[in-house]
Amino acid sequence: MNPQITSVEAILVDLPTIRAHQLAMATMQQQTLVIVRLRSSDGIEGLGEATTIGGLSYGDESPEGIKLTIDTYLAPALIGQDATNINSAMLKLNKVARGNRFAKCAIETALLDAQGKRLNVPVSTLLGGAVRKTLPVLWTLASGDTQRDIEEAEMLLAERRHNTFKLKIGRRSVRDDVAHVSKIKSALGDRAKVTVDVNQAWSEIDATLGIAALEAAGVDLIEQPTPREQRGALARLAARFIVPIMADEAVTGPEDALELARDACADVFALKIAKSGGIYGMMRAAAIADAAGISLYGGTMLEGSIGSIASAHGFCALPQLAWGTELFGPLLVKDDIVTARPQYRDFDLHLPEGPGLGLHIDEDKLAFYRRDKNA
Ligand code: MUC
Ligand code: MG
Repeated sequence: MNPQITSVEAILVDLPTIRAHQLAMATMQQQTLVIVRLRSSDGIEGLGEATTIGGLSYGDESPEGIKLTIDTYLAPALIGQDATNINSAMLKLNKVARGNRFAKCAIETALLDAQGKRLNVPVSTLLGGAVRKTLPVLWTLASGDTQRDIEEAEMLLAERRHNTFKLKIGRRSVRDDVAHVSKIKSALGDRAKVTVDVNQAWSEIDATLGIAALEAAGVDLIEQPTPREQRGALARLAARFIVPIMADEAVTGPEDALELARDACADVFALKIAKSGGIYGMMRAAAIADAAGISLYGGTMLEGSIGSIASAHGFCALPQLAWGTELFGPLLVKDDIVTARPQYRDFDLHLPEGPGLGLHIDEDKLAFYRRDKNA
C-alpha cells in the first residue's frame, strides 16, 4: 500500500528584512512566511511555503488566513490520502476549497518535496527535468531613496550578484517617479538593465505619459502599470509602446493567461507559483504563453528559501524563460530557517542538488522565528 498523509502543519514565521522594502501598496519591515510541514506514514516529510506581500494589501490571501485555511479545511481533507499521488490530492483540495491558490501552492510544494525525497530525485526531475541549472536573478531597488538605491546597485554590480534592477514605483507622482528612475538609469548606464514595477498604481492616462518618459530614459520593461482588472488599458499600452509591457497581478493561472493572450494584453507574463496555485498551475500558464508567443519571466511573492527554491525548480523546467527571474526573496531577509541558504553568484541563483527541493529545516531557527513560540 502506498504511504498516506498523516499530518499537515502550517507555521507562521516572521523574518526581519535587511532594510525597509517600499512598494506602491506597502512598506515591508519584515516578511511573514507560512511554512508547511507535511508528514507521511513512511516517515518522509515534505516542505512547502505560502507567502504573500504586505498582509492583504497585495494578494487576496493573508498569512493568517492561509494558515486558517490549511488547518481548518485543507489538512483534514488530506489526512489518509495517498501521499504519492499529487494530482489526486490536489483534485481533492479543489473540491473542498475554491480559490485559495497560495495555500494550495504550499501543499502542492510539500507533496512534491516529499515525493522527490521518496524517489531520491530533485523536484525538477519530477517536473520532467531541468533544462537549466542556474537562473538569472534581478534585484529590486526599493529603499525609497534614489541615492541609496544607486549605491545599493553599484555594490551588487561590483559583487557580481545582480546586473538587472527593478524599481518599485507608483507611490509618488508620475513626474517624481520618472525623475527617480531616470537618475538611476543614467548612473548605471549600459552596465545594468533597469525595469520598473508600478504594481497597478497608474490610470491609463498616467501610464501613457509615464511609459513614454521611461521608454525615452532607456527602461527595458514595464510591469503591471494599470489595475489588474483593466485588461483593455493594458492591451492599448502594449500596442502603443515599443518597450515591452509585462502582466503580473493580471495573470494568475492558465485561465487569465488564456484571456490575456487572446486579447494581446501583454508582451511578457510574470509567472509565480503562489498565484497559480502551485508549480503545475504555473507550468500550465507557461504553456499558454508559449503557444501564444508571449515571453516569460519568473516572478516572486518575496518568498523565503523554500518558496523561492520551489519556484526555481519549476522555472528551470520551463522551455523558455526569456526575461530571467526575480527570485531574490531569501536575500531580502536577514536570516533563514533552512540549514543551507540558496546560492547566488555570478548574477545567478544555483539550483540546489539533492532530492526534493534540496533544502532542510534548521529547527533552532524555526523555533526562534515562529510566531507562536511564546504561545
Ligand atoms: C511584484 O509585484 O512583483 C517582486 C519583487 C518585489 O520587490 O516585489 C515583488 C512583487
Ligand atoms: Mg510585480
